[in-house]
Amino acid sequence: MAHSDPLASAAVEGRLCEEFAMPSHVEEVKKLMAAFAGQHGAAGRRVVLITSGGTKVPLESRTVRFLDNFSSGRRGASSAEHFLDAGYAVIFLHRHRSLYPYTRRYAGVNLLDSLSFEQGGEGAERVLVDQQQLPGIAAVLRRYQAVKATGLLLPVEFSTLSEYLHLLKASAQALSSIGSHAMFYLAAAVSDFYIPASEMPEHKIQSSNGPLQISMKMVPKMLSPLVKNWAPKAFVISFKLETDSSILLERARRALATYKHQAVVANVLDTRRGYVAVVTEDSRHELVLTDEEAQKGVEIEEKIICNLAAAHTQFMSQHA
Ligand code: 9Z3
Repeated sequence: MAHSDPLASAAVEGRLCEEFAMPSHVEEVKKLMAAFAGQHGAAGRRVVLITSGGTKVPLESRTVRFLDNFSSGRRGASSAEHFLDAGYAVIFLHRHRSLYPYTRRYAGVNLLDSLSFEQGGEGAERVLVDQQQLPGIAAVLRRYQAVKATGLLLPVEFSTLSEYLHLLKASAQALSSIGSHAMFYLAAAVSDFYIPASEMPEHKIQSSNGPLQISMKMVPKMLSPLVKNWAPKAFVISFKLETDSSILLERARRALATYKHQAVVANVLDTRRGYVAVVTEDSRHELVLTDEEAQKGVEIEEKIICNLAAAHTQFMSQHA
């Protein structure tokens, strides 16, 4: 009766194949990820797969309208930088146009306002950067170029929910060769609900038909086959988001008990930049960013990665 249990990993895998068409580029990206993991794994480096950003779910197949969520991708992009600083190679599985490591710092800046012309010799023109408009740009550029030169960051984009789900599976399979050296850091805010292609209207929903009622199906819980089948030796971290802080820890513990992975990073929407709890089977670490730290530009992701990298070290020593 595998299909009656929505969490059973075989049922989840079956639904992924049947209900979500596999995008054509997934096999190619899987090879890239496997080569990346193989290369860094052989060098003794750990590899983290970060998921980042929200998802949008279409209401019509010729999509005019969709359901989206709040996630900016800042947690994922900032975490990628801190994992790189901690010596990890990073696969950054992110939503198209969500925040990106390094460039995220200038996301709200009008680039053209920070540039000007300088006349060079013989009529040549050079473009100059006003560093006051782009605070810290020289240090950020240096770090970005170093990361690029060492090939430690592999960006992979998704746009649709289907792409996200298939790329997550592909990444898990690609990283399985490096066993406990792999970490999954699932910070993306993935929709829990969607409309299957077979139930979706083709054309724009007409307002002349009156108020809209939609019925959505549950998105299969990928954590289940990921932990059990695709990357059973990896160190797996999921995120739990709530708006009601009173239920946060109970929900985090429930997720751990259900999926039996290594840790849940629990956060509340309004306070997510200043407080998280890292919950494991037998521990709870509350990580807090003080006002003073925030003023100095410290980010809570630095504390999260410090905590998880240490836990990963311990995990690897127990699962060598
Ligand atoms: C998170 O909880 C992330 O920390 C945020 C980061 C999405 C809040 P931003 O991108 O925000 O920096 O703006 N991610 C997971 C959210 C989530 O949907 N988790 C599911 C749940 O809570 C489980 S997979 O049920």
